[in-house]
Amino acid sequence: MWQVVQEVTAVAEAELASTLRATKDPGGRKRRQEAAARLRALAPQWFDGGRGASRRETAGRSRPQPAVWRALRSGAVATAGTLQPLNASSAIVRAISATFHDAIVQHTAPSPIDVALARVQHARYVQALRDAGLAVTELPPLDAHPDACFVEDCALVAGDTALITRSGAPSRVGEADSIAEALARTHRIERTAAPATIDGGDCLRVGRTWFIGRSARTNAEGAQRVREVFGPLGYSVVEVPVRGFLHLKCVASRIGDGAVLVAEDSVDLKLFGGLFGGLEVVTIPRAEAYAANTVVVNGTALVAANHPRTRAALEQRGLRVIELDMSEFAKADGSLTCLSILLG
Ligand code: CIR
Repeated sequence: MWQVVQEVTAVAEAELASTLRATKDPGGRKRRQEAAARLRALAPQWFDGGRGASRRETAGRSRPQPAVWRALRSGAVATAGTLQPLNASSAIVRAISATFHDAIVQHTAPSPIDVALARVQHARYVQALRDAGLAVTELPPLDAHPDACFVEDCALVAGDTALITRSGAPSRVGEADSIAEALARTHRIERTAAPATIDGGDCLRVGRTWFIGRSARTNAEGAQRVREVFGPLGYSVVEVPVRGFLHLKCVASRIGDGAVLVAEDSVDLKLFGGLFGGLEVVTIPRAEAYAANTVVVNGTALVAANHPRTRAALEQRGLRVIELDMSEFAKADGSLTCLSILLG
């Protein structure tokens, strides 16, 4: 039953958001029938179960297997997904550069970046990491690099290995050395050489898979470098085309060991393992896309403020949510995960 619930959840949330709405609405027989029809097309193996839905519900079509039907009826699909925890013990962050107002921006924001406010927001972010149980190391600012607070872009970490990246943004290439120095105390360091470019914001690790956004910042050689370093350690690499936004993690982040949060209509969800690939894919409305980037660690989710649907989806999965005002980072195309590297 549990396996079925997880599979139904993956399908419903990746492809059948309306299935969820239908199953939560006890009076919604017609909508439930429509959702079941789509589910039947996607997963015929779950049907022809003999018992399950009433004749009126199935209207002459094959019936869902009893366990599938119970999962749909009970609303378990809406509340399943007890997430496998993502634990860490420490984090690296970097103080805001005095030059942060010159950070790279894709689109000019309605108002300039307020560096003082960014510092206040950053301090709250650091405090939230501490509240989540992490020991935080704060590196000194790099004023020659306005974007240097976005430390995530500088390194990919898995186990005791850290791959130091080479940013696809020329002004950011010099940020990585001091991150390498900090990580070298605890990790085996690998490097990235030209022509490869990688931004950590494109690199989403879920379990033993690295999803690598192929964006303007991360090229084919960069993805290949991730394969070279992490392949022998048992990780596979899936490349994800990124169009219309900066990094893959602008629209997707990890919320459990086998679960991702993804903004609707942003990337091809099938790349996250196909319908039954084992990953739970939780979609949030496009209007809340900014909140798809969330830091989940030790049972706590740091979420951009004022995204109620995202907050609810995470709370429903048992996470404690801390909302943070990210206005100044958003102006610089940054969000929650960008500001830290989580370790151990
Ligand atoms: C940049 O364009 O590189 C910065 N302004 C934003 C980087 C955000 N980093 C991230 O999403 N990992």
